[in-house]
Amino acid sequence: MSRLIVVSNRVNPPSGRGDETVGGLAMALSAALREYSGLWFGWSGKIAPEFTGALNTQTVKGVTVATVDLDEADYQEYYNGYANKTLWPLFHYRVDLAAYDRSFGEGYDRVNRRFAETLRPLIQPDDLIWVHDYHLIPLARELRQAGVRNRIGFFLHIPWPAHQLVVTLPRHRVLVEALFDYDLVGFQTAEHLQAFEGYVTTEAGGQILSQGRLSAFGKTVRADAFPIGLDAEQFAALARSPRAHRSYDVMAAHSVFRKMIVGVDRLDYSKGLEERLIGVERLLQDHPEFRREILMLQIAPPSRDEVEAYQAERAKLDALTGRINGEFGHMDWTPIHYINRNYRRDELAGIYRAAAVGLVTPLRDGMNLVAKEFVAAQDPEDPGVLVLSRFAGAAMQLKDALIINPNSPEEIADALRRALSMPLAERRKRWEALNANVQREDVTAWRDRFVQSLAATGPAQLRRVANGS
Ligand code: ADQ
Repeated sequence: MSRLIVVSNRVNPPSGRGDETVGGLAMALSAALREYSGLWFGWSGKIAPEFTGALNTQTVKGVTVATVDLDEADYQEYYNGYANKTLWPLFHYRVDLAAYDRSFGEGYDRVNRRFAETLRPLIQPDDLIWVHDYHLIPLARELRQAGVRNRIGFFLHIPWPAHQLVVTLPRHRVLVEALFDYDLVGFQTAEHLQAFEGYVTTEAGGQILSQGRLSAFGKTVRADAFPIGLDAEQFAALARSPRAHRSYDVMAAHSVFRKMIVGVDRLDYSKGLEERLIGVERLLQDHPEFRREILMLQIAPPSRDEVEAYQAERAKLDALTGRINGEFGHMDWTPIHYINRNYRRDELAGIYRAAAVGLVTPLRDGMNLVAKEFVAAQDPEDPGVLVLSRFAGAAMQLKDALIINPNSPEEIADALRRALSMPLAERRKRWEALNANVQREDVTAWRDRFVQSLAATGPAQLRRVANGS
């Protein structure tokens, strides 16, 4: 009987019912782990004086979680270094911010080797192994070298960039070759898949075979697009919960006689926050009739604040909100309400529901779940309008949003004007189409399709514990 092993950099299963701090992805993976048995392996988030490989194992609500501590050099070189200063900016088309330091690459390989060595004894012959995200691209290679023959799948949560960008990475071939040690590689969108195929055919001299298989480096791998979804039904239910009602009421009272525009993002340069605020400024400049009529609520909790580029981004946003509020504000109105804190998911759901417009303008984004959360949280009788960047993976599915180029303040301002004036009938029609997609292509559908595709790459069939077959 096959079990499922999930490996990700951080491991965060829900602590129990009513845990509103954990996102839909963690919920869906935990549900899969309960259903298929197995375990979730990754970094504990702790730093030890030296790496020992000692496993901390516990069972949280039926999910076995096994974590290891890393040492300070691992943290600096692998996590802050190669993952967050090299791969993240490069894969989000920010070559200007990508740092190439030899120690980062060494730390990255070392931590992947350490993960493989620690995980190896826990693996049983039939287990399916599902590895998540850019932190762990070489993990299958390290597991293969340690003799693991199980089916191993990889899912990339962030974009795969055009091959002209990939080649700016020193030792890019080694990184791409490592993906060929998986049985299945999943991307968020067909566009990311095509970019990967572009690298394989033009740089690696590989070939596209039938049934989604690619060959290069003397190996073959199956690659496909698996757009991630939301725990959509639960999220819609959260939007009707007492806490959501409370945050809805607070926001409605705060924006009385005004329309609220909402943005919710980790504070990250890929999310297009500056460009978004400049778009709002353009609306206020060019369309004075909207002054005092709108309120932009931007929620942006800081992340990765040890990395200089994130500190610089935060400083720019502080200055920009100050400038716009200073220029357009009145004693009883400030156009931009800018907050650096986290909210519970039910509170967020209420905030989305209170907004007339969801403004989601990343410059690059693998998917962007905020766009889907905004849709799921709306009141079907009086839904808000989603304005969405064409560079978010979500734009491939959410075609009934107002799709914009986030680099253009004019396009943002025009879309806001259109959204704020949109008649109810059009809002409902667009929302119904968006919501049908968000509900249908949810996180469970995504997870099951990936796990089944991975199981289908080999002979053994994954059998569910739940139905005892
Ligand atoms: P992220 O870049 O983190 O994820 P996103 O998909 O938007 O981006 O998810 C962010 C999550 O954090 C959402 O669930 C959102 O509600 C939550 N969040 C943001 N601000 C919050 C706040 N102030 N309080 C509470 N919660 C907050 C990466 C990729 C994405 C991809 C996901 C999943 O970069 O492109 O969609 O993984 O694959």
